[in-house]
Amino acid sequence: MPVNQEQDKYILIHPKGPTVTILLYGATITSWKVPDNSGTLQDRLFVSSKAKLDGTQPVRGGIPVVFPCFGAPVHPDHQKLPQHGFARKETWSYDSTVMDNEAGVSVRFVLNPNETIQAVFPKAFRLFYVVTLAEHQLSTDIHVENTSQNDLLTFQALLHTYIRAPADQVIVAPLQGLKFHDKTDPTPEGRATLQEESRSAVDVRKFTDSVYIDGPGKYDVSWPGGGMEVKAVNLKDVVVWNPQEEGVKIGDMESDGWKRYVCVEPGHVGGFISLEPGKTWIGQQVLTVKSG
Ligand code: TA6
Repeated sequence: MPVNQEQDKYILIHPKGPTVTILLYGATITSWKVPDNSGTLQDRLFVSSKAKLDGTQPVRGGIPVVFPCFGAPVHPDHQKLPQHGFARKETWSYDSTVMDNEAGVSVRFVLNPNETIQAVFPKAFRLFYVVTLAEHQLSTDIHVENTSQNDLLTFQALLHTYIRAPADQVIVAPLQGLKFHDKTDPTPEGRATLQEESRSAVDVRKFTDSVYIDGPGKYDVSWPGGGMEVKAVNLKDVVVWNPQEEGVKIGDMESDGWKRYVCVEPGHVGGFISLEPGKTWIGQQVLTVKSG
């Protein structure tokens, strides 16, 4: 069966060999394996060997789901929330198998508000997360439903993708000309300032934490011998992050782990979405292996 359930995770298997593993904890994708040019299955995502996979803390790697706030909460509705919100820290449920054929496998997960969530985010909502595995592609769609009769639902959303890549050789484009916040700036004023990206090819050879606003929605992440396309639908912004040596301060980061990934994170994080009662918002990421 191309959809295998183990206790706390689902493993999707494509008829041509690729696989994807999704933990019910956080609906976190912890592995996406695609054959390389020699036909050997290679994991295209980075997960730190020190990552907790037992639900005790968000996974350091893979594709964490960030909702309803990105970074430290700033909106009044989010004041009781942890960094990056609760979606990546809650246990989701399997909802349904959406597709299961030669073209690929697609499974939907659901997160309904529980008491823990309601205590910090007393809002009426439901989240669905659809993971679709094709031969060379992995797509992840987050659906946010405002199930309230009267209240707006205000949120941010982002897919915090850790792409396995040689950090000292990878480049991300096209970002030139975009406005961005540099979160490595030591001052709040500096971090709040919108700068303009002057580079045609962005590297992460130094500590990088850039929040680009209103991106083109398609990003080429490339390195010698490899590459990945990141496509974003209805996720207008994109974050590029690599801590470099700052990574030594991250408790669940494997030794030198920062050398082995770049985070390219499509999201809606510049400002907030205010969803009308009864409406649904969908944001999608599509990852395509380009080579290697
Ligand atoms: O997306 C980049 C970022 O916001 C960085 O500032 C860094 O904090 C990273 O997320 C990881 O955050 P985490 O809460 O998973 O340690």
